Amino acid sequence: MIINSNSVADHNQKRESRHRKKLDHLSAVLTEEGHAVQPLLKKIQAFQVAIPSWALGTGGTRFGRFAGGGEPRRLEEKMEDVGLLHALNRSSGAISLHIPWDLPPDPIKIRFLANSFGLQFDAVNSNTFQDQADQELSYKFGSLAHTDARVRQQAIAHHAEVIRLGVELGSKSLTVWLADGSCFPGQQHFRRAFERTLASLREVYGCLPADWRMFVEYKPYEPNFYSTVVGDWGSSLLLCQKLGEQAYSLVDLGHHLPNTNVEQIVSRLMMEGKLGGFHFNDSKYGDDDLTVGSVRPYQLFLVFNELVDGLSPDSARDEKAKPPQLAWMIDASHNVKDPLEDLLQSVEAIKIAYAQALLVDRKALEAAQETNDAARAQEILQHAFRTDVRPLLAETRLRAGAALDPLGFYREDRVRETLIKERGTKTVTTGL
Ligand SMILES: [Mn+2]
Repeated sequence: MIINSNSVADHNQKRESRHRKKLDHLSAVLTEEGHAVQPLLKKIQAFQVAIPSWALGTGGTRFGRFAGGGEPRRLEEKMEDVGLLHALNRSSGAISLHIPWDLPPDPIKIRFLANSFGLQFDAVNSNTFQDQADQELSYKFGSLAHTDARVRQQAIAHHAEVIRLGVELGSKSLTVWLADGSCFPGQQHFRRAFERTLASLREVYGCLPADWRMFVEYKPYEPNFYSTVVGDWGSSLLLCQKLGEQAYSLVDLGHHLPNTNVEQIVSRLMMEGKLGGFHFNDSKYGDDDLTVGSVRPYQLFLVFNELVDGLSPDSARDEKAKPPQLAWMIDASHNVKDPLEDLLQSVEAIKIAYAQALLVDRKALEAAQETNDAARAQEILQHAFRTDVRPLLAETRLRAGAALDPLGFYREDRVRETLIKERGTKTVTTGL
């Protein structure tokens, strides 16, 4: 399905005068506070969030999965869905593939299709957390950390293949998330498991083209419940430091134990020039499944506050601290909402937090920090957080030919109904 640009124009026309009033008011207030509105709009417009191929279908838990209908059946339809999101918000211009769930039958054709939707290929993701039908050895007891060298070799070869496919697609990075770990005390020797992982990752690292980056993602538990080989940012950073300058840590918001100060982790990794990318989601307990910003929007803002601080040119005190372009991606899988509606909400929440973080008065905040004025520091942060920046986001969409209200348009235009008509009610996305 292709979004009709005339319908978008009609949708926008109906809302434009109301939008104008809100934007004029906000622009006047921001200008008075010393912000230049046009550069802000430019930054917000440029901020693109990659959509993972596995978020386009309804996710599930181990108890069940309740598909919504009209979901993409194969890679081409997944790309069509991301193209659809991008047409509605002009902020989702990249897709992240998961191999082997999204094995491109013909990479050249897939690249051409991506081009037609204005999409780039973000990081490619490997999968050694489950066994594939044609696979010789099992990952039941691990992959890159496995005690058996033949299993490790099989997992290394898989990563090399993922990189090869990524090169054909025009991707520039590989994300490695390992399920390796143990469920019971004593099951695994911590040090040997780490050393085997490092040795395996060295071989994968050796397959990287010179202009590629490797992202090492960490997660404290699940599917292993006693220990995870790459369980925290410390282990990830340690691996990346040992691997070399093409290796970076990847922070998935949901991959932390409850109450972890994620924004401080972001600051530490940026300080070392080792933050490579971000997986956005939200959680109530320790999962990574809920819509970004649905439970803790203030935490999301605080994370962006560190990101904006770390990305600003004045914060780079030396060459090492200068962060490369970060990879922004959503990584959530939920079983209640329409996946496309959820993704529209997620992208909006991310960009709201980013825009609010751009409004933080950093000079005033530094002065408050240097004089230990905790109350003033809180006022500064929350003043930015409580600013309704939505008119800025809407304005960037209007200028880019996207919808003033993407979710509203999605419902008015009955997009899901059209997709169900095209694809049927009982569709299952590959990989889910
Ligand atoms: Mn993730």
